[in-house]
Amino acid sequence: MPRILKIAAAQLGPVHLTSTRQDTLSRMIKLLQSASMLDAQLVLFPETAFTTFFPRHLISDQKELDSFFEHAGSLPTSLNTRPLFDEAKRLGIDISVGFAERTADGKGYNTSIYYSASKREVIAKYRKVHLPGTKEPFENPDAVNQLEKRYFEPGNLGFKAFRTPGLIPGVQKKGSEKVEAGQGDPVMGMMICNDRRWVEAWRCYGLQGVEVVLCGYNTAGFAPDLWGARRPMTPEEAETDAVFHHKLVMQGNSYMNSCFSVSAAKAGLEDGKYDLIGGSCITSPEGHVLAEAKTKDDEVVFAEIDLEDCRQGKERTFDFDRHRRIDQYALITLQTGVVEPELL
Ligand code: CDV
Repeated sequence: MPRILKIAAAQLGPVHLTSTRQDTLSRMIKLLQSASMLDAQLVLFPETAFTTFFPRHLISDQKELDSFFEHAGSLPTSLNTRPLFDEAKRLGIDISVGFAERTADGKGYNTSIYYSASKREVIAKYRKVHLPGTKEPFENPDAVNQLEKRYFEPGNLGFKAFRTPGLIPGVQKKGSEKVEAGQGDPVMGMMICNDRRWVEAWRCYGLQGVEVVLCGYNTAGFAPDLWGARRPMTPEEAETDAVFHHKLVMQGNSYMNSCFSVSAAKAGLEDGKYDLIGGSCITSPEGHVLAEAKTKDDEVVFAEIDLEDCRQGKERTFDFDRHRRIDQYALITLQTGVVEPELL
């Protein structure tokens, strides 16, 4: 039975240190309205969508640092964020959005939530597990820093897939007479930026039958101190590579877990000098790019998908139940770093 879903990535162009919260919020609302014109049912916004990507800056003033954070519980009510949720409710569109989370006990997480318009509440929360970069700034004063290990704790909520109600009529529910895989409400999972490069994250979702993975990101286009460079690269070459790697992991992992994926970038030149890649896209369970951003500005990337397309991979090549060999995979959870075989 077809299970059709209209989904969109709301790519944001640059958000500067000087951009006001109100201005960024208005841009996000405009993107949501554009997605609504396309009849989108679900819109994904980027990582730390409401502000500039502040982890590139060394911020020692606690008040200034706190200004980039929100408390998760108050997202739909806080003045900084509420208008987006109100608009999502008005338009009847689900949203997933990334933000810097401050907990009641003062901890920081790089978080995203899923807001269900039909339920009128946040139904899922994810905290970024793989925090890239360093705790201390690079020695090179011109380096682009990525101080996520300084400002955030590693996510502690795991990779928990969830179902999204109210998007597809007539699906099987708990207690339905005949319950089959792939016939219920959509199964979704959230990741944030660097997580998309880790097969373990995808597999955890794959093992829960995920049908759509949502991933917002801020990915530097040219950051040799961060990425490393075996050979000198121009900023253009480095950015081409970064976009290639982004799409590679979205396409490859969608294929290997027989799911769709939606990725939404914060893109363009922030503060006139920090380049972020674009490349927001929607990929299919066969690994194809169905739609992608053409700019590095505010842009909606939209596709109508049929979740039934996940069944081919899930029931044949990647039927985990029939083909996985967990007795051979122990190293994956026994060991973190690399241990090479003994030298000959
Ligand atoms: N925000 C991120 O997690 N960015 C990382 C870094 C390494 C650029 C990324 O993987 O895209």
